[in-house]
Amino acid sequence: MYRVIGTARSRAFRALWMLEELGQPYQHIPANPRSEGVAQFNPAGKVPVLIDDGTPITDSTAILTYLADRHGQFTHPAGTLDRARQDSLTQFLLDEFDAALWLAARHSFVLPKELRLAAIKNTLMWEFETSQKTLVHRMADGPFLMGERMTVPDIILGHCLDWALIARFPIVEARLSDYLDRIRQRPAYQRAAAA
Ligand SMILES: N[C@@H](CCC(=O)N[C@@H](CS)C(=O)NCC(=O)O)C(=O)O
Repeated sequence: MYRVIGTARSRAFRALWMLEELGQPYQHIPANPRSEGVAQFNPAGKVPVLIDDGTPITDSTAILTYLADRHGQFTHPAGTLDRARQDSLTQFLLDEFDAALWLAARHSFVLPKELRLAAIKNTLMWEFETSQKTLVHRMADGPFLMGERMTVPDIILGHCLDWALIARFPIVEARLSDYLDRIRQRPAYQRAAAA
């Protein structure tokens, strides 16, 4: 059985959500980042970690990609143009959404107090708003980023939009607010959120 290490308030939510979408059984170990239960599997102390067959896999995008490839769902096959477009969207979200939110978090509560730059948050919010406009131009028609089919970057986007609301980063694009409302109604999302 898969094991997911990391609190559901962290990026571990992405792994929990994907496993719920796949209908795969798993054990959730809600360890905090940098705790002993994490460091033994990831020397960086970061979550999430997925353990499969005794092997730890770190980084939420690697975990999502592994699970999607392994079960042949929520992904286009490797080596196809659709997969290239899917991976390009994933990379865009990591560069422009995840990175801005994570940098804001680092300068709010992760870094030692004396290294935090409070003013950086305004710059990151501006970048986040600009990136939303770019993303909307890249979204296909249909309920998901790539159209009719939900894929790995939908999980990253759904999680980043949730994260944005918690971090008080405004969602300025109505299409993204509607997207979040819609994706939050998925039973698999709700089961993962209940964790
Ligand atoms: N790129 C990694 C980032 C992992 C990460 O930074 N996780 C945060 C929690 S969401 C963490 O463990 N932070 C602790 C730290 O940076 O020391 C991923 O997507 O899993």
